[in-house]
Amino acid sequence: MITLYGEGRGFRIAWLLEEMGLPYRLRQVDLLDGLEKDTEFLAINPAGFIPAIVDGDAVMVESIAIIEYLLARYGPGSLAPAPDESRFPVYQQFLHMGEAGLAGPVNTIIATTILAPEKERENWTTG
Ligand SMILES: N[C@@H](CCC(=O)N[C@@H](CS)C(=O)NCC(=O)O)C(=O)O
Repeated sequence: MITLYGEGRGFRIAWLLEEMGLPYRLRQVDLLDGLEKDTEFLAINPAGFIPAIVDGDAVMVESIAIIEYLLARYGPGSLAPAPDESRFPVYQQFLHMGEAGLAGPVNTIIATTILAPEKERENWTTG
């Protein structure tokens, strides 16, 4: 059975697993409290970010790569177009746009304007 580590971005993996009807176990990872003591998770992903999955011998991180893996290995059913379909290029584009194109700048804005200490919020990265 597939084990999914973490929520957060892991939500997109749980959603896909549900849509595909694949059995899985959700293993919570608390990023804010005690991650350094979570040796089971750190053995899966020493970098300490979520989500991660274990599926037999396969251990993976990076949510979009995990999505592509699950669709390729167990699907895709109706959830992804075939490479020879005309809508495949736009599907690939938007599948990757969130993490590859948007997440970096958006994370910078969130970290700088919300998470940073008050006096560090006038940061040139978001100015
Ligand atoms: N590109 C990665 C990003 C993973 C990521 O940044 N996850 C966040 C939670 S949603 C995290 O684990 N942050 C804590 C950290 O990086 O230490 C993916 O899509 O899986």
